[in-house]
Amino acid sequence: MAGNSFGQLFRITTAGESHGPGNVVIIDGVPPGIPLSVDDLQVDLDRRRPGQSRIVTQRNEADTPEILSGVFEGRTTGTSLAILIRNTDQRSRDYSDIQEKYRPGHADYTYDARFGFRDYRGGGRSSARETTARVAAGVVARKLISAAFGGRVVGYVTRVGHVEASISRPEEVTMEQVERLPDGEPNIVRCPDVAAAGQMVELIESMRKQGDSIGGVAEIVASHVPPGLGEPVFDKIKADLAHALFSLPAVLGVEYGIGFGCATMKGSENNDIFVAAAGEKSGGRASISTSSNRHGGMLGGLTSGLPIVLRVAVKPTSSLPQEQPTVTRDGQATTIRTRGRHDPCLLPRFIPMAEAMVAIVLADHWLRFQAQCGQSLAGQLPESGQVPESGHLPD
Ligand code: EPS
Repeated sequence: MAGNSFGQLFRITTAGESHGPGNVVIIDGVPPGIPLSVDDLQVDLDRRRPGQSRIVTQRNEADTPEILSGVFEGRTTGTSLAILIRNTDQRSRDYSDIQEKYRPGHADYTYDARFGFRDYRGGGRSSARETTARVAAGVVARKLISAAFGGRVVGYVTRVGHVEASISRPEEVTMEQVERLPDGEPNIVRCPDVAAAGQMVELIESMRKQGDSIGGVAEIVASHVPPGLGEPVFDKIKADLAHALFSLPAVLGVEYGIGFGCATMKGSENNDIFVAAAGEKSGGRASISTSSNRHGGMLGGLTSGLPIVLRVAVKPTSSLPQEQPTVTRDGQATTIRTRGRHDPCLLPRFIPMAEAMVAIVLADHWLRFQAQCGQSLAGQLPESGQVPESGHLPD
């Protein structure tokens, strides 16, 4: 029940609403000894923050995190880690209409259908404001996967409306390209194709002027992920990533690798061919790669060692400053115009949210792999399978 927690061994629980006192995350399962400061958390919180540029919501939150527990002398203690991000710029009067009317495309009607009563201010629990908590947790997950296996997660915008970026090698896109244009100015739309980025900004600005909004696509790439993370059946890493990404607001589609493109391919065209990779053997096994990555870095529910490449379709913001027909709670026809401060396109701020969720899934599956196979000596035992006489297993 409740659905406020996610993950098994790296487990996050969030609480908070858009116009309440703040949002909080409790993270369980963080290994002890990871250096962690408020400044570390602030980097990604700033990338997600409202009011960061002219093409996002103008609600102005500093999103300064407070670490309530789980860190001592600058390092995680291994006990539950709690982080609070306070709300300071609520303007709840903007939402008085929403109390009685349903915003088309938003969660008002379904929350009423489920609970019969809701915190309507700023979207309450359904607001993207809740993602502050996840982004803070994502920083911790990033640190864990980076220390454990050099894991790195970078996301960027590939489409806004009809404007599509051209990205030939997803695994080579850097955080620097996502965040800065070649002239050093901030890349406010987070698209590494500079020409497309300019057109995207123009389109988003024209949507804002028209009182409308626009959807788009984000691509997220996780690299240096070792093979074998994930579980064979219900907790396939694809399933957990989809769970993580669909739990973000406004997500209507997730695809991996070639995605829906596989529908028109023959098996002989689609199969990625295994090749021996350069590099040392690991655990007695040869290093194996594939000559292409249509599978998006996951086979049989487990990571293949190739970069995980996925795309997420994000719908246009449903809260609109233009008048639209709707109904009241008691079914009377009426009209509505949302007065809150909204993003004309969710994509620029969606990137750190999606990166955080991917990092959280990888951190969770790394700990699960370690729990089951960390001491596994498959491939390291003597050929007979006998434990050496000393009784000690090889290091
Ligand atoms: C949101 C509605 C707006 C956005 C908010 C998400 O809230 P308000 O009307 O109170 O400004 O600004 O985004 C954030 C504040 C944030 O931090 O992400 C919604 O309905 O989802």
